[in-house]
Amino acid sequence: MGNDQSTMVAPDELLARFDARTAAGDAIEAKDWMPDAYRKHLVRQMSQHAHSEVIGMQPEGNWVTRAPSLRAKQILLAKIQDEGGHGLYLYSAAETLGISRDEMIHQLHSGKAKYSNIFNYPTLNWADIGAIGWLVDGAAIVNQVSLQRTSYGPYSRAMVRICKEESFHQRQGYEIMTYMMRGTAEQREMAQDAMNRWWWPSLMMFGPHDGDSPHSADAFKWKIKRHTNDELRQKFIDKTVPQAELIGLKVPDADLKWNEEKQSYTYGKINWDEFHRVINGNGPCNKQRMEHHIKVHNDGAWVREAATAYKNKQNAQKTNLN
Ligand code: BYC
Repeated sequence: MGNDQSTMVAPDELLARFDARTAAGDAIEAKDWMPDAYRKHLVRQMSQHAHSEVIGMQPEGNWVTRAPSLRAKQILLAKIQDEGGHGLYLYSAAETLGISRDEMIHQLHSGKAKYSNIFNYPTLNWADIGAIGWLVDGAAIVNQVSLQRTSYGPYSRAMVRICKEESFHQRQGYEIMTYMMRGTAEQREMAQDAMNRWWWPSLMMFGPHDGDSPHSADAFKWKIKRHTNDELRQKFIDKTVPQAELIGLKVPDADLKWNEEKQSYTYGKINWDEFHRVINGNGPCNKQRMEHHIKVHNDGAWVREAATAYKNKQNAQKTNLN
């Protein structure tokens, strides 16, 4: 795909112009010429991002019928709907790169496309909903604030809107954790248990350490990424540890220490074997998440068919009138 330019200018010259534009920090738009590798990189990352938003509805959906109050239930429902909305903006933004929604869903169902490691863990108690909002959305915001300045225009604009909603999600999660820490001994234990289970997988959300991140070189060259995986992970840790301490939660890392010189925390070793196991389909809930998505997608086929038939009928009527 390309615009009129591409038929008149030599490929080397197109690439040189593209590199100059990304180096200068220009936004690339859907109709601009772009190298295939840039398009592929974005389709991979944006579809993974969209799938994460949608699959992320499942662990939270598990608690809608068991939310402890009507207020909590309303907030949780609103949050889950937001996540579905984020998935839809991101699928639409990815479609501008020439891939169809059907193809993206097919890639998810066949295992070709990944989604965030974090959504393959179970939500065992109500505090898990607090931990997801606080830690998972908190990690996502750090990553997504940086992506607001990504070089592809439709992706960057989707991020601006998504970040506004994510900050509400992060606060509702922290509020749940705060209330539980002010509650009974059992409630405090539940909150700490959720913290223990979600902390490390949240750190893994930022991806492998910089030296082990195969896509980072291209991502930096084209300004898709503005910060490294480790820079963002560090930012998240530095921001989150004081929040945990403030409400009396212990971060489950014996090696966590404040480094006065660096003005940031040093932290323990991340279990990358676990990360690779989970992103390659063998986490605690991968099978369940995918089976549910496939079932719901198949059950909803008639809705998509009806909507397409209605649209085709309207188009035919317009043609007849012309
Ligand atoms: N999970 O070279 P690297 C939300 C893969 S949802 C799974 O560093 P890159 C929410 C990576 O794909 C928001 N896989 O890759 C929703 C690659 O494998 P492939 C979720 C991961 O792309 C509901 C390989 O590891 N946020 O907020 O330069 C409820 C090497 O990695 C992960 C996003 O999706 C992972 N965590 O950097 C609550 C952010 N990390 O593709 C909340 C958008 C790495 O070669 N994505 N891999 O097979 C990104 O910013 C980047 O893609 C990443 C990875 C930083 C994640």
